[in-house]
Amino acid sequence: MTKRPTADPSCGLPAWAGQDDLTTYGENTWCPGCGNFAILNAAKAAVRSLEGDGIGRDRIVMAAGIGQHAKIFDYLGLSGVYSLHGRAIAVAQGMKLANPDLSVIVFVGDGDTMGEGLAHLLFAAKRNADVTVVMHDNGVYALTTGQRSPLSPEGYKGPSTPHGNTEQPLNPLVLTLEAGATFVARGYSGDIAGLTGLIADGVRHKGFSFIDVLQPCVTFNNRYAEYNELAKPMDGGPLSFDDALALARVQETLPTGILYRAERGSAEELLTRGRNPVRDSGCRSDRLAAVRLLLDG
Ligand SMILES: Cc1ncc(C[n+]2csc(CCOP(=O)(O)OP(=O)(O)O)c2C)c(N)n1
Ligand code: SF4
Ligand SMILES: [Mg+2]
Repeated sequence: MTKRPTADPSCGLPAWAGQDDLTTYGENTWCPGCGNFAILNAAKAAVRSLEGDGIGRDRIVMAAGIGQHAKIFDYLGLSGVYSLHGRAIAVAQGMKLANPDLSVIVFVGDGDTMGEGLAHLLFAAKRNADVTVVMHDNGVYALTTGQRSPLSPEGYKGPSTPHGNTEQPLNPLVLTLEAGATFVARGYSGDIAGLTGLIADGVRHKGFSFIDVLQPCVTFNNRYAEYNELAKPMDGGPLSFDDALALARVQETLPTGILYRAERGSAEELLTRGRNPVRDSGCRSDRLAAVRLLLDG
């Protein structure tokens, strides 16, 4: 796990550095107007809000997939692992299992996690892994210049679908609810305050939290106009499971907020039974006994 330096304005750094203490040396290459900027700002604000609750940033770590979304790893001053395309959720679960005292935020793309990494997403939800997945949902493979993703709308035209996408998009909210996620939310990058609250609440939640963030890609799939009209904070919530599922299926509007939240033992709690392999490392025979307990029950 790398601990990357945050910007130090006294070192003659370029203009983007030193903006705040969660900004890194990484030069930002996102297109002006990209929804990823809002996700970065919301993530920073969420970290500050969590710090206010006593969850220090030395205990908040991140993992990222590969794609435009994943560049957030270079811009957000948290430690973590820059993972592989589709594999970030698996890596995040390993981080949490190795040190259950950490809060793990996973930044994934829609192509990344609804395509290549779909099984990781569903099984992490099924086992209620205590990680927070923030899906940058731009409905396109943006880094590789606009191919159709599993969430591209029907009719979407790109290099892989020049005559229009003939398939229906998957529904990430329905899939994660059905898989057993205990916190399912929809956010919009046009509402940074709302998104900040969702990320912070997702991290506070003990168990698997999934936030589908509508993130317009101004270059390949610009949906600001549509989302500005349809993505409005929902009245109330969270809902019962059946009502959340029904709302997740609605396509005429895109209500934002926490659709569903439930209490269930997390994978790490159930597996480690309170033992932290970092804090309670013990001697070799202690560690072997702990592994035996894990395997034999
Ligand atoms: C195993 C593997 N397959 C394919 C790629 C090529 N690749 C890199 S990013 C990407 C698409 C990313 O799309 P998405 O996850 O939606 O992220 P976005 O760029 O839209 O934020 C692909 C196909 C790769 N790096 N690794
Ligand atoms: S190509 Fe799309 S997702 Fe990538 S930086 Fe530009 S607007 Fe953002
Ligand atoms: Mg994408």
